[in-house]
Amino acid sequence: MSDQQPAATPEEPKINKKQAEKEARIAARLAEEKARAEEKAALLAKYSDVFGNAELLQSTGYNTKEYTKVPQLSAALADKTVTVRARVSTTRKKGKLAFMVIRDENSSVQAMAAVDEARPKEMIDYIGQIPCESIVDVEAKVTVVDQPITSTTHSDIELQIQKIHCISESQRTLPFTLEDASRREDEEGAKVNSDTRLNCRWLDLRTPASNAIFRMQSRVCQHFRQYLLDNDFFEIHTPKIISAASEGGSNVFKLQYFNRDAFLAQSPQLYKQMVLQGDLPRVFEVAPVFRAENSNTHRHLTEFVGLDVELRINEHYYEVLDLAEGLFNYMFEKLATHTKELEDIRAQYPFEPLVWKITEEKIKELGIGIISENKQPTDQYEARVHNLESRMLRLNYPHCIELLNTVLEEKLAPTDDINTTNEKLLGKLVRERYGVDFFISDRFPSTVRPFYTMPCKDDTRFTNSYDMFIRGEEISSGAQRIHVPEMLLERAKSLQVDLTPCKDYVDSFRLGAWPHGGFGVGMERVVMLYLGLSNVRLVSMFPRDPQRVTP
Ligand code: AMO
Repeated sequence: MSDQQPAATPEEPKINKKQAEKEARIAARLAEEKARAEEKAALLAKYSDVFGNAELLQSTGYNTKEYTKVPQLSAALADKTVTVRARVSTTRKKGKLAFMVIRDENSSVQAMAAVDEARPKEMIDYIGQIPCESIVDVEAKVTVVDQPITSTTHSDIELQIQKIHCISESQRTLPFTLEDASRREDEEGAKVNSDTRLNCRWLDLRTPASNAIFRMQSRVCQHFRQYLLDNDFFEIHTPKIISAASEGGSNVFKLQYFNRDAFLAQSPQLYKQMVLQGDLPRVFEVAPVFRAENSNTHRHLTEFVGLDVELRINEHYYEVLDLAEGLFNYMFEKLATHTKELEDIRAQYPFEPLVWKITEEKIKELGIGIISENKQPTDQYEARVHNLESRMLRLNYPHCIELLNTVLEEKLAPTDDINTTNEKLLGKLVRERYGVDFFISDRFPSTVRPFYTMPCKDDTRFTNSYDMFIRGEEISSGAQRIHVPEMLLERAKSLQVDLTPCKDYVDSFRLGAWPHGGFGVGMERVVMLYLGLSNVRLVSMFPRDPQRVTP
């Protein structure tokens, strides 16, 4: 093979020259970019202690810094340097200044940074580009401002940022803005629909109202527990995987349990009764309850939290109701003290405070019977008050029917069921006549109560059972229970409930059984109705309904 190259054509040098020039330009640009990047990296490295993305937190330090929470900031800390970890609400660049609003736990504060010897202009750029909702650590001097800041909860102070590090950057595009999700129904502007909010509940929970709702939910459980513990109750934990439907009926989730079928507990009913026969005299449980009801309504969930109570009685189911009244009176009084939460909820979902005590004037005006004065259980009064402290109203079922019949065209019989629409109407009528949003109705017809309910001695068409209502919706139901096995079997038979799978439950009454009663409360219903909210999904953190099992 020859070493000689073929002779070049006249155009080639020109092309080669152009190509070389282009390559040189690209190389120069790349070199420039590289130099800039290096310069930036050097600057970032130099100032890494002052600003930038923090190293991944992997538990290498321990108590090396003292953190101040946003709510703890105050003018009392003026001129002090604090370290705050918070979420970024907004950032804004203005010349050599950067402003941001950071927040945590319902509290927000303005923070600002300025270029000076220790802080280059790149820090201002850095702050300006931090995506909203990111988490930052800010080291700053607390300063008192001359003009009140109206856009933050801390109006009298500002943070002068000395150092800022991003701990966790948010994605820049949010599924919805907190502003849109916080809007009142009647306010102008975009709203976010319930499904979109629930699909990203962790973002929705950051709205002041949602966040406050779940704080209130925690309080409901806290006060429920506290009252019962203070009144000699023991907290129990009963199984949720069970071998037979606890409430009878078909609304039970079946599951494969190794080589046989099992069910998810529809309530702790049978277990709380069995425990009582083991000589724990008063018990309660706070636990999930499962209902395979295909009810797509504002108040039905397929999984909810049951607040269950069961106790011995000496003579009368009124003893259970007295306890329930004491409990609800305590809970409502305590709930009313959480003013910040209530304020945040009201700002988005306005509601009237719950009225649960009938006034002394009304008691007199309507000639309402007062049982604590006459001491004897009696149903001679259509409406009664049992305790002059809590002044909660009890109405017997036939009286509820009478009240409804004052306005219904198609009259109801005393043993007819009160459907959801009429229940709501009843709530309205009770509010008008007695001036209360809470009442207890007792002596329900036996046709609408479960097999374990004790019948009334004087009239077996009725039972020793009761429901409790808030704003015309049921929050609780309960009864004196049948504690005689033969009677239980007979009653179940008449209701065509097969108790063969519940043999253990029936047998638990054969070794000496304490007379007893109790009630079950829907936790979400209490929160929803106390707060006058229109949908149970607002108060269930990750609601389960026939359409939803995620997230
Ligand atoms: P009950 O079936 O009436 O009684 O339930 C008690 C309370 O639980 C709430 N509740 C619900 N909440 C949300 N979604 C649902 N699908 C749902 N179903 C009921 C209501 C209701 O008042 N074992 C008895 C209680 C007892 O007698 O002790 C029982 O479970 O607030």
